[in-house]
Amino acid sequence: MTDRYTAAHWGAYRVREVDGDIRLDPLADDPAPSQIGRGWLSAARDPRARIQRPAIRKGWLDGDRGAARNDDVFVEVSWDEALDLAARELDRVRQQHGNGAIYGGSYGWSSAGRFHHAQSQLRRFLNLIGGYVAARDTYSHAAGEVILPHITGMTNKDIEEGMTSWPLIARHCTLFLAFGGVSGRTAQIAAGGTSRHEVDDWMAQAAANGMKTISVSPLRSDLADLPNARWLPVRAGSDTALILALVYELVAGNRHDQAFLDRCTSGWDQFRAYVMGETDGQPKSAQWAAPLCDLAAEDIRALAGELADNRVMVAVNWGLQRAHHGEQTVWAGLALAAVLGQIGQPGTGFGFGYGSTTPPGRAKRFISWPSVPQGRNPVDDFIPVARIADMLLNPGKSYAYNGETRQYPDIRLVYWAGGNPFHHHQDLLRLEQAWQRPETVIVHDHSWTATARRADIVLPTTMPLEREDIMINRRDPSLIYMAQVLPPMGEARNDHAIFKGLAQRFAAEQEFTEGRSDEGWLRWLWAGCQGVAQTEGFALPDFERFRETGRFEMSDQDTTRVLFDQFVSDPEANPLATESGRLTLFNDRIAGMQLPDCPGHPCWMEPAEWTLAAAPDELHLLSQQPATRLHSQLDNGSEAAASKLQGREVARMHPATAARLNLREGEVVHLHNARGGCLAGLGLDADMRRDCIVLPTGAWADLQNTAQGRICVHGNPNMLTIDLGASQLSQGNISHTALVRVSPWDAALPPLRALDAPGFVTRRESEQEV
Ligand SMILES: Nc1nc2c(c(=O)[nH]1)N[C@H]1C(S)=C(S)[C@@H](COP(=O)(O)OP(=O)(O)OC[C@H]3O[C@@H](n4cnc5c(=O)[nH]c(N)nc54)[C@H](O)[C@@H]3O)O[C@H]1N2
Ligand SMILES: Nc1nc2c(c(=O)[nH]1)N[C@H]1C(S)=C(S)[C@@H](COP(=O)(O)OP(=O)(O)OC[C@H]3O[C@@H](n4cnc5c(=O)[nH]c(N)nc54)[C@H](O)[C@@H]3O)O[C@H]1N2
Ligand SMILES: [Mo]
Repeated sequence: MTDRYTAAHWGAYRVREVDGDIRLDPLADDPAPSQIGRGWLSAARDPRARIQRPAIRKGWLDGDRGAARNDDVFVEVSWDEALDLAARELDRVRQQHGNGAIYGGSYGWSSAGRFHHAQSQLRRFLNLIGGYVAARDTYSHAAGEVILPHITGMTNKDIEEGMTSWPLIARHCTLFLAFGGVSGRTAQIAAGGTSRHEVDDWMAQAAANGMKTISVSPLRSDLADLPNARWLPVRAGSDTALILALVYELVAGNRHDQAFLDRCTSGWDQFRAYVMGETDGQPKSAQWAAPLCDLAAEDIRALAGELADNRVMVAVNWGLQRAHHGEQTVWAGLALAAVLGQIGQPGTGFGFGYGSTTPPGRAKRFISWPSVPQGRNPVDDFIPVARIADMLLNPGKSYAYNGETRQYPDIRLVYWAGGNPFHHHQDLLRLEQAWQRPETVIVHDHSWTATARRADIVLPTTMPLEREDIMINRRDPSLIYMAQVLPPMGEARNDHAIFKGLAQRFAAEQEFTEGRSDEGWLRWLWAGCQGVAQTEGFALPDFERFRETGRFEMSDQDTTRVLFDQFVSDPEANPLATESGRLTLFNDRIAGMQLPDCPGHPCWMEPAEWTLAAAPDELHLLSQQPATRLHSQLDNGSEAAASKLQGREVARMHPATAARLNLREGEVVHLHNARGGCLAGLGLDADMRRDCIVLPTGAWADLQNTAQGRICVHGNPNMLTIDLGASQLSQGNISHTALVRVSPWDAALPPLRALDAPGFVTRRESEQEV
């Protein structure tokens, strides 16, 4: 019997038949299989939430120009009719307004599998019909992505892949200073799939070797229970102040590494002058930072001393920079590591995103496998990804981005495949307003997400379990042939097949498919892999053999890396691609942009919202990644369902805070602020700051009109977050910067609607009302 496997961003699985049913067993050699995967099959087999047939929004058929887009019923149609309509609209918009009126940014994680990657397929298709307005950077780490090339000369991808390897940390690091913690919760994930989850193991091994870990976070749970671990419960949004104070105390105590600063950095004098208070009269001392961070000044001083006495890794997680002025935590963290002078040595220095997903720090050789070619986009316009609502609301308006002044395009058609903006974007009521603007919205998804229900043309796709694909992740040592495990739900088609049908209508089918069937493409990709392997010095089996065995394990791929090692070993011979060739602690280019919210050196600026400028009953909202899902994916599955309270996402607060606000564990509460509100079940957690509330992302937004206004009755935190750029440098999202109030919900509990399909009417019912 052949072995069958499949893969997702949360792990790889062996497929087994047990008593006539399918089971997905995590790989036997995965040390910590993900919790998320347990909800996969139930979500895939959920006929209520899965989209069964192509559907057209009734109001759009009636010519409402988007007015009812946020709350409408649908008419199910045949594939031919749906594809005809979609092709007609795409053609109309490009003829009347040009391809610059089509937004194809389509941000989102879609699913693992190299061929059936929704965004690759979408871009390949749109590029063939004249192009689209694209999106730049990510929701994950835009602030880091934009500032890192300025200050390190490396892209975020270079940093992520070059990060100092876990085995070196376990061997050489004596103090791991983790801003935002290092969490197995987020390390469940690797974009493109992972055969192993090893972050918790590495942290445990390092701790066993005597490494101390200090987790600087509002939540104790951001770090696993480890020996030698401590929790520094910093005020949310204040980390930059803490880091500056650590720099100050190191300099004041003459414990900074002047030789390293002279050799490997530029702009130290300007940055030092700011930290010591010479430029603005305010020394950034422990005394200064203590009230900002809500920590004791002597603890900050003691920490500075401890840093100077140890071999330190300064690690900043990604969440810290999804915040107002998020660039500063990254830059200040790098500066602190420079002041300690241990950058470029094994196991110490600076890291960005340890534990935020599985791969950073992985000690494997990374191999670039082939992918589906996307062609060239004839339109060169783009927006910073999180400016979507701004763009739709303000065509023609100018905005700043990374030193440029740009103008928003006038978008008439939005095409989304593989993402869920009504989960991922901040301030969803504002997005609802913006979403009424385009003339047409086309969405591919396999489930009736909040975004699919807000599309005019809804095209149902398969899930990975319903098609064949291959997992080839450049940072994973396993190659996996993903077998088809289930028949497609309803009339669902692969994204590729959908675009093939559209390409046909533009007389571009041959160009789109290059004459290949789905299997032809898998064979083509695999042949490319075989070529790559050959140049890397090993051989891959032929396609048939790979499909039969389901898994190929690369051996001898172990390697370790030290971030910045070559540069530090000889900065003159191996300069960085920055303006000075060194790490920039003052950056002339950034300073020259004269941005009020991103000056020329790491800098403390108060965030738009935080608890030091809050009313007594306001709490800081942390909308962390969910333990039971990948964002909104599998929210309809059993694992997410089991974690909810009365069907609602659980928000956690400190027991003393609940008592103070007269709230009880297990009841449904109402989180609200000026931007909107949502309901959530209340859970208690004594191991968190008293001025915070945690509500994970991803509950399928279920917006209903209630006596308290239009709220999400299911618990999506983006009803409450702020739709503002981190700064005018990066324009990254600031989802971790928000204050909320929490009240009991005394009214009747509105029934959930998000996990069921929307309403349908027949064609005749639709026409009668026209
Ligand atoms: N408040 C707050 N908001 C946040 C964050 C936060 O920390 N706090 N984090 C942000 C971050 S880091 C990110 S990355 C984003 C994530 O935001 P998204 O990536 O948009 O979230 P997902 O739920 O993964 O959305 C993927 C969508 O693709 C669909 N899909 C899966 N497979 C396929 C397929 O084969 N074909 C098609 N057509 N569709 C498919 C899924 O059903 C799902 O609707 O959220 C961001 N939003
Ligand atoms: N289970 C699961 N894992 C995931 C994902 C998922 O959806 N589910 N999504 C993946 C994706 S796309 C991404 S980008 C990564 C994101 O990875 P991260 O950004 O690392 O994850 P988050 O959960 O957003 O944030 C981690 C922690 O940062 C802390 N934090 C927030 N604000 C502050 C602050 O001001 N100061 C300090 N010190 N700490 C703060 C919060 O306590 C939070 O729990 O996660 C990935 N991993
Ligand atoms: Mo992300």
